[in-house]
Amino acid sequence: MNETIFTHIINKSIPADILYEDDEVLAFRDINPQAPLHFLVIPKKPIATINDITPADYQVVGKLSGVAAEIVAQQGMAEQGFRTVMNCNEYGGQTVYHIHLHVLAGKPLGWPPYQATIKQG
Ligand code: DGP
Repeated sequence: MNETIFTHIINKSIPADILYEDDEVLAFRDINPQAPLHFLVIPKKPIATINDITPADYQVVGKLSGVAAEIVAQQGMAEQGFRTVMNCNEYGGQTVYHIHLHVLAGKPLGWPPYQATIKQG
């Protein structure tokens, strides 16, 4: 099994500020917020990266976006706009290998993303 820190958040063995939960999906505030509202939406199924998504996962992966939009709307930040991001592997900046949709809202967000320096080779 692909166990990560998010496994412990799902199991409630470590605490998190949970915004939404059902049988398939959990949403909780990011521990290192990059915007006034920054939370993560994850499937309870431990899928390591976007590369590991199979057709059987398409329903729950789509649900992550729907739950994200519902929470932003509840927080009154939908009309101004927001961003969702799912990082993948080293170049994408992924650090926790259980897929998660970042949701950032409450301030104007720059684009394109900053240039990170990653050691190659
Ligand atoms: P990424 O770099 O895309 O893999 O993002 C991982 C995010 O997970 C990062 O923004 C910080 C967040 N995170 C890591 N550990 C914890 C934790 O224990 N609790 C919470 N709430 N967030 C965490």
